[in-house]
Amino acid sequence: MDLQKITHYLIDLEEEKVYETVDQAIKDGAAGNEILKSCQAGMAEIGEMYKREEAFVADMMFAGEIMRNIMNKIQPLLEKEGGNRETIGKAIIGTVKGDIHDLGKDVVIIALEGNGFQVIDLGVDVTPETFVDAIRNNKDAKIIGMSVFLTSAFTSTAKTVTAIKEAGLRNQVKIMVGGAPVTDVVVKETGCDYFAENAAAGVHYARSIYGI
Ligand code: B12
Repeated sequence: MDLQKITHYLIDLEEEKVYETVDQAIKDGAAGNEILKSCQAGMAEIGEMYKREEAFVADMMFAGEIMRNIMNKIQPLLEKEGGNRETIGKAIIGTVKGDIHDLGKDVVIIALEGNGFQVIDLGVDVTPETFVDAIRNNKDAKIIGMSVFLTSAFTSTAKTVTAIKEAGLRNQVKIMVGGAPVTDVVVKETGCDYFAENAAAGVHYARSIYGI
């Protein structure tokens, strides 16, 4: 099956067609990760359309809902593709203060869990204090993941890293950050350790911290 159809139907917000195509792709044995990629391409394009003022916030919202439903459909595949059932480590993840984008974060969580990580999900709009408390309460968690999709929320990322430092916990954890506008430069400027372009990169980094 041509998975680009999923991208196109998502861009056109053709809800029923996109679900039918995803269902058929699953039946045909497509990999969850490939279906996910075709959705991510669609979401990125919807974001570009919003930037060009060809789409509204309501369109992004609707696309987000469709994407959430697709994620529910492919979650079992993604978990199977991770393939590791033994717990190998623990991570704490949240979307930083001021930002409510959660789809990227949730894909990362599915990928980490599928690869044997226990994940504490702090949700969205997470304050620096909440990150700090979670680290205090989960001393075995070596990985912190911050999701940030708004450039205006980069300061929250930096503030969270500072709060972790001030709490004397910075040496206990490695901090990875991801989200559409994030780059290596952002990592340096906010004091994080690693920029993960996608969930697979995040899993790879988390495994490396646990020596796997
Ligand atoms: C859907 C969407 C929304 C939805 C969110 C729904 C939801 N439940 O998440 C809604 C409608 C709520 C929304 C609101 C807004 N949005 Co919006 N949104 C998007 C859109 C189109 C898609 C985001 C998405 O879900 N992608 C799908 C997933 C799966 O994302 P992904 O990037 O592929 O995820 C991977 C990586 O990023 C990475 N990753 C992500 N997080 C993490 C974390 C870790 C730890 C790791 C390791 C990896 C990692 O791994 C993921 C999986 O592989 C983007 C466009 C874009 N290019 O991203 C704009 C976008 C992010 N939004 C934007 C804007 C401006 C807004 C609003 C300010 C609009 C407004 N005027 O109200 C508000 C802000 C609300 C807020 N306070 O947060 C801008 C941000 C511009 C900027 N640079 O600051 C974008 C880029 C659109 C654009 N091109 O202008 N949005």
